[in-house]
Amino acid sequence: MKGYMVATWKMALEGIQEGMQILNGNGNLHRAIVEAVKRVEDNENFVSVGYGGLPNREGYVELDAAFMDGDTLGAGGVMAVQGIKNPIELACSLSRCSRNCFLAGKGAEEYALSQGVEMQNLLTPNAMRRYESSLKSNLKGDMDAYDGHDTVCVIGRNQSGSIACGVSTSGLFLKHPGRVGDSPIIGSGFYANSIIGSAAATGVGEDIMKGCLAYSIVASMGSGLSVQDACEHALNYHIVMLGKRRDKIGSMSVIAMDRNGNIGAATNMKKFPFVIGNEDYTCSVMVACNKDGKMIIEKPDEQFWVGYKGD
Ligand code: SD4
Repeated sequence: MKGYMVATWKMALEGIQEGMQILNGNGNLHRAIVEAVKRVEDNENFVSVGYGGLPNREGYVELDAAFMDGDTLGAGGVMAVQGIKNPIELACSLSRCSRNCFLAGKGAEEYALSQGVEMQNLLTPNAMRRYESSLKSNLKGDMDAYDGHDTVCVIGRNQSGSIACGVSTSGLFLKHPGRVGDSPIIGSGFYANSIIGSAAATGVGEDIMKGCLAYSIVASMGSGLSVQDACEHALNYHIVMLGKRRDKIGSMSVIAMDRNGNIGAATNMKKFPFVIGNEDYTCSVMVACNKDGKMIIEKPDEQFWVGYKGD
């Protein structure tokens, strides 16, 4: 598999189509990634990112986002922020700063206001309903994937070989206010180095963070593994390492791209859909299937989507 963009989950399809149009017109790589992520942030039907995202335990939508430029290694992000319409835009602009690149909570929100960033009430009626019914059913905050969380991660590469990535999420449903997942943590949820490649992760942040998963995939590519082998090696090593120390490991899925545009993916879930912006500028949804520890990447048929509940 080879292409110019790769992204987590089927929800990224329209965004990747838009990003690929930008790249096809020789547009800016960062803009292509930011616009792709914004498509997901702005769509209230995608319940785990941006507008309409999953509320925390006090009923507020609190977001994490980050961006990394693989040419400069500039990275930036915002954590546990409320009311920012497109946190990915702010993360991308922070990645160009040399200090104060990662901002959290109130400080990040004040910075956003000072930069004239668009603010919005992100709690939609549907998100509110979801929150209220969780109170009735007494749900706890330690649920698994599809119980309520997903991150949109987008990796892109232009024709000159520059690579960058962006991620955005509302994190775990009913998380503690101020909780930060892996997504805006450099090396855990995302990493990009144009000389080697880029990787990003989605799943239970507390478990992903225990091994700096994204960095370890890029480091494995750097030491000579193919992008697919690097994804599988890093994820399997991480799972074995965690498995020795705890009974339950949360869901974890990764995507990656090497410097030549080859794409890899791996998961500890049964099925993990992801989107590719192909070499011919078409876009396809693919699925990584974990069959007893063996990774199979295939194109899903119609039947696959019957009963599929995730974004
Ligand atoms: C987090 N990793 O906040 C994110 C959520 C996610 O699939 O990606 N879920 O922990």
